[in-house]
Amino acid sequence: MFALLVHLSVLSLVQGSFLPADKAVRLFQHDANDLIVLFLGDTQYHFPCTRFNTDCKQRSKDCRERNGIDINSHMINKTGLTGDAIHRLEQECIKIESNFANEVQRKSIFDLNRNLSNKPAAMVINGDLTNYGLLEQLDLFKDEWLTMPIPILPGLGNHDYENNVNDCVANQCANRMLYWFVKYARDHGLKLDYEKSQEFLIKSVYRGSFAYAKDLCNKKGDVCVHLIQLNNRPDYVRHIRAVSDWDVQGSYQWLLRDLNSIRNRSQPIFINLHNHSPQAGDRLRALLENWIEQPENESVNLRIAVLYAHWHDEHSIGDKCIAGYNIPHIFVGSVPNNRYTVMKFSSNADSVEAFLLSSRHNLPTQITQNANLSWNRC
Ligand SMILES: *[C@@H]1O[C@H](CO)[C@@H](O)[C@H](O)[C@H]1NC(C)=O
Ligand SMILES: *[C@@H]1O[C@H](CO)[C@@H](O)[C@H](O)[C@H]1NC(C)=O
Ligand SMILES: *[C@@H]1O[C@H](CO)[C@@H](O)[C@H](O)[C@H]1NC(C)=O
Ligand SMILES: *[C@@H]1O[C@H](CO)[C@@H](O)[C@H](O)[C@H]1NC(C)=O
Ligand SMILES: CC(=O)N[C@H]1CO[C@H](CO)[C@@H](O)[C@@H]1O
Repeated sequence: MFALLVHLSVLSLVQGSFLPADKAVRLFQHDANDLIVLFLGDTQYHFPCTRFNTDCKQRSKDCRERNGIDINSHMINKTGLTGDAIHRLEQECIKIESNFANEVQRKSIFDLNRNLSNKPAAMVINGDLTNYGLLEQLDLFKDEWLTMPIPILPGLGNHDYENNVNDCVANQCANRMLYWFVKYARDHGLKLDYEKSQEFLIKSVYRGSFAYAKDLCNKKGDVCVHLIQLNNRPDYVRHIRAVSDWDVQGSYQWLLRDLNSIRNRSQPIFINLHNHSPQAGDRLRALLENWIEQPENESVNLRIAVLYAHWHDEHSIGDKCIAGYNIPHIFVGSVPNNRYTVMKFSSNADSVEAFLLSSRHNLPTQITQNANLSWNRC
C-alpha cells in the first residue's frame, strides 16, 4: 500500500498537467524507439473560437458586450455604422479569442514536448494556417508556431488560398500563402508537386497540386510512417492570377503515383488533407479501393489512415471499411476548439496509439480519448 502511494505521488508530480492520470502515464511512458507525431488544424489567425470553448468565450465577453457582438462574433446592432466600422468592432473581439485559443494550445503542446523524453518527430498542421492570408496573420503564424521546438509539416486550407481568391489587392493574400508555402517546402527539404515556368520572361507560373509526402522515422530508422499532405481538398482546382500565376491542380493523380512509389507497404500511410468534403471523400475512397485491390501487394497488411480538420468542433476517430480494410478517418482537432491529437507509433507492439487532447487555460490538458488505431480486415 505504501509503495503504491509513493508511486502515485511521483507520477502525479511528473504527469501533473495531463489528466486523467492513468492515460497520462500511457502518454508519457514510451520506449526510446517509439515514434511520436502530433496532428492539428486551423491555427487560423484570426477566427472566433467554438462555442464549446467556454474559457475562450469568457475572454471576449467584455469586448462583445462593449461592441454589441453576439457569441458567434456577429454585430447585433448595425444601425448607423459603415461596413468598415462593423468589421473593426467584430475583429477586435475575434482577435482576443483567436490569440487566446492559439496561446492555450501552444502552451499545452509546449508542456507536452518538454515532458516527453522522446521528442515528437513532427507536428502536422492540416490547413487554415490563417483566416485570410493577410500579412499580419501569416506573420503571427510564423512567429508563434514556426518557433515551436517541434518541426512543423504544414498544409494549406480553404482559408489560405481559396476563400480569399480575387478578394485582396492584386490577389496578394492567396499569392502570399502559396509563395510562402513553396519557399517553406524548399527550405525544409519537402518536395512539393508543382512545376514552375516563365511566361513572357517576367511572370512565374506555378502549376501543380502542391501536395507532398514525407517519411518520418525514429532514430534507429525501423519505425516509420509515410505522411502525405494533400492540402485543402484533393479536388480543389483554381487559377489564381497575382504577381505570380498559380495554376492549382487536383491531387488525385499525384496521390496515386506517390502510393505506387511506396516501397514498404506495411508501414503506416497517413493521408492528410484539410477538408474531407463528401465529394472529395468519395473520390478518395474510390482511389484507395482501386489501389488496395491491386494484386501485387495482396499479402501486405495495409495500414492506411485519413486525417483532416476544417470543422472546428470535430475531434474524433471514425472507421471506414474500404476494400476489405478498416481505414481510420480522423478529425485531428482544431485550435479554435483547443483540441489536438498525438500518435505514438510503437516500436515493439507494431501498434499506433492515438491520444485526443483538449488543452485548457491554467488547467491540466485533458486526454479525452485514447485508442489503438485498428486495421482489422472488414
Ligand atoms: C512536466 O514536469 C514537471 C516536473 O518535471 C511538472 O511540474 C509539470 O507539471 C509537467 N508537465 C506536464 C505537462 O506533465
Ligand atoms: C441600435 O442602435 C440604435 C442607434 O445607436 C439605437 O437607437 C437602438 O436602440 C439600438 N437597438 C438595440 C436593439 O440595441
Ligand atoms: C516494412 O515495414 C514494417 C513495418 O514498419 C517492418 O516491420 C519491416 O521490417 C519493413 N520491411 C522492410 C523490408 O524494410
Ligand atoms: C494499445 O496497444 C498496446 C500494445 O498492445 C496496449 O498496451 C495498450 O493498452 C493499448 N491501448 C489502448 C488504449 O487500448
Ligand atoms: C511489402 C511488399 O510486399 N511490397 C511489394 C508491393 O508490390 C511491389 C510491386 O510488385 C513490390 O516491389 C513490393 O515489394
